Amino acid sequence: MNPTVWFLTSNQGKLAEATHHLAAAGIAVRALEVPDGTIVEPQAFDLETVAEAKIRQALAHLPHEGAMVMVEDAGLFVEALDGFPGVYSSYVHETVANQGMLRLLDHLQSDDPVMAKRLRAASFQAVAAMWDGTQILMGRGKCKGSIASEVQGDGGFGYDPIFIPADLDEQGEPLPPDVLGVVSTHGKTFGAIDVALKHRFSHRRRALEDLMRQFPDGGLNG
Ligand code: ITT
Repeated sequence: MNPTVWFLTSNQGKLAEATHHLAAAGIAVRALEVPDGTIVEPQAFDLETVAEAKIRQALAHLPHEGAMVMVEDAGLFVEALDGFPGVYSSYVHETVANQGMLRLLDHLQSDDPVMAKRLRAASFQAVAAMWDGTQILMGRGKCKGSIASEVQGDGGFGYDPIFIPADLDEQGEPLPPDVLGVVSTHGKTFGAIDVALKHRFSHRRRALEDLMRQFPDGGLNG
């Protein structure tokens, strides 16, 4: 039987993506349901601290003894804003949303598309934390890119419609804005491409792959 990981998240988009990524490793993902207001997200300066605090709280809600539980915390980090909204990404999205983020960056425009991408450089970052039955393991992932000048596409979730990922080289590494890579959205945002293409770039996929590498045999035993 495939191993099951219980994922604590209120975000259906994250759940769908994690289910897709871990299926490739033969791992089933199920949503860990807890009563509203049970998990308190701490005010912290980094994603690791938030993820660890959430997983420690999740341990009180294990569906059965020995269950593996995962949380994953992500954020959008804009270079010109010294990494803001970062750990405050949820709050900023709930309050000013994508249009508000674009307004914050209004002054960073250029007619030259390469310069525009440089000025509006940003990254998605994710930390996936898993309780494997005895300890907490952590994986990290990053996706470099830039903030679009307008909302583009209505797919994905969260900041997807304003984030353009950097092209990737043959090794899957991000390239500078003026270099065309073998994997490219050709200037489209995550909100304007299909989810299979997003996965090629995804901070979430990278964090989950990094997490899987933390297991001594490179995967989970059933
Ligand atoms: P949980 O904490 O319940 O898992 P959340 O939506 O609060 O769900 P995060 O704290 O990880 O998730 O995400 C912070 C914000 O960043 C939130 O507004 C997300 O929608 C957004 N976000 C995270 N990953 C994203 C992605 O891959 N694409 C677009 N936006 C993303």
